[in-house]
Amino acid sequence: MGFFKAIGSLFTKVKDGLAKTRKLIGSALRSLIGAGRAIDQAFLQQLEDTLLAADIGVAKTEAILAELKTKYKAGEVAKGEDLLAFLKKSLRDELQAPADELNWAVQVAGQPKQPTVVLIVGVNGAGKTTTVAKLANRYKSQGKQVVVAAGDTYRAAAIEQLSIWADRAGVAIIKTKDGGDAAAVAFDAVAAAQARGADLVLVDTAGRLHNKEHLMRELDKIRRVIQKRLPGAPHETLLVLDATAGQNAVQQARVFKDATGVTGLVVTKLDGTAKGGAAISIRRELGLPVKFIGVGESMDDLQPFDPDAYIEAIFGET
Ligand SMILES: Nc1nc2c(ncn2[C@@H]2O[C@H](COP(=O)(O)OP(=O)(O)OP(=O)(O)O)[C@@H](O)[C@H]2O)c(=O)[nH]1
Ligand SMILES: [Mg+2]
Repeated sequence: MGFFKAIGSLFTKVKDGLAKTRKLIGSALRSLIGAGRAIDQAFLQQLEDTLLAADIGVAKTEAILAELKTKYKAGEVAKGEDLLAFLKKSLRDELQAPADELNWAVQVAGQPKQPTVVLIVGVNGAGKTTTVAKLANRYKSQGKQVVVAAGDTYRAAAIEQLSIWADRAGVAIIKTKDGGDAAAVAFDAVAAAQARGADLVLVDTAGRLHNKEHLMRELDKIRRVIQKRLPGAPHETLLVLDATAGQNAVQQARVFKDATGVTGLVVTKLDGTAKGGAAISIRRELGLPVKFIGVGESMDDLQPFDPDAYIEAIFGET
């Protein structure tokens, strides 16, 4: 695939993935900014409803409305296009492009190569296993050697599900029998990656409710056991959030961040929701960067988070 084609399809995927959010915001905005409407109380109410429905979050929505009133009085926002530009800029300012896709392990000259270890956590059904498969596929196709660890030893068929994905992506999988020890699987996977000189270990984990303390403690144990094998690991702990959970996702992120040292987010299922604004509220409230977004169910439906593409996809024309 040529360079421009690759860039083009990347943007198309993000754009397609956010179609529902764009439809919600776009159609509401068009009715708002049409025919030289004044920015009055009814206008502001309609704008507020739209932003909340897209899950931009209460705090950010209030800040936008307050700033808009000031700018309107000052004559800085008068026409529809001004409003659009103002909204785009205001939301873009909340987001930051991650410096690196992943925090790769630092290699020491003269020492054996060490793998980068990424722990994938989240509530049931958020999209963890699919994300492991997508990340495996992404880095494998960039020429990296990847090992996945089937750390969900609770749910029947979870190991089988990841095995199928690993086969499809052509990466190695370390697994145990159902009911085995997740921490031991993670440990073995890191050891195997070290032995093979692999670049990346992706550790899938069982879904857990964020208010179940013993399950959260188990994640901590997995981390400690990984550290025993490789100090400094895991290099990333990515919390997978289902975008359709909206404001619930913010609460999940808060608890996981406190309990497990989450370093970044993967927001999945953006293709299935008009709540595409959740990425903005989480960034604002927790300061956690969105590293990747999931925009579909197949292996190449994962994109590094690009704030500009994201904003364009939300406010675009069609
Ligand atoms: N449309 C869409 N579906 C997704 C996306 N990511 C995951 N899914 C679907 O969501 C469902 C759950 O995904 P899994 O990866 O099994 O979720 P999980 O977090 O591993 O679930 P548990 O292991 O049961 O906790 C599957 O049907 C996936 O195909 C996405 O970005 N878009
Ligand atoms: Mg799973």
